[in-house]
Amino acid sequence: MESRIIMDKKRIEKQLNEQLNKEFYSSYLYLAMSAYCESISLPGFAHWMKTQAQEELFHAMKFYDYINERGFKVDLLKIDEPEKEWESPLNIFEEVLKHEQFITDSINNLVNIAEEEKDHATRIFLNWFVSEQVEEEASVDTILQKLKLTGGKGSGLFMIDKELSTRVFTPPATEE
Ligand code: OFO
Repeated sequence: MESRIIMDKKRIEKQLNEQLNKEFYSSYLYLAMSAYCESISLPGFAHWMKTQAQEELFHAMKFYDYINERGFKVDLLKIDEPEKEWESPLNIFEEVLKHEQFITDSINNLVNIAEEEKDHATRIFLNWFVSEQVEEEASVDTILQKLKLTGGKGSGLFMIDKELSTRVFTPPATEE
């Protein structure tokens, strides 16, 4: 159902499609990290990244469904090619945190635009992502701190690898 007081529907549609692309790129990036972790024999890290890639696909599909539900047009933009190699496991998690901070900024910007355009439905839809980003940044930062404490190598690294192998993908609750 479309509200008639939205000021610039095209602007909202464009921003939602750009965010959809960023979520797909996130999935691609984490899958590239997973492949890299496989190649350096860190199966737990690889598993964690693959699970993260699945979660990002879930985020992308939430945007996809919402764009359709609102009667906007889905525009599947080109997905950039991610990096293929990183300096170390610690460096990978530094990059994950940086990427999640970038996504947080992007979501917050989208919230600002929804407010400017008086699109209350989009504003409410985005609440879930605002909370999700707090959790994402916190969980990544916890792993990053552990990696820093252990120096990111030796037996500490293998203990973290074991811990990361236990991550299970459960589609996050979608209620507000
Ligand atoms: Fe990692 O939260 Fe979506 O992108």
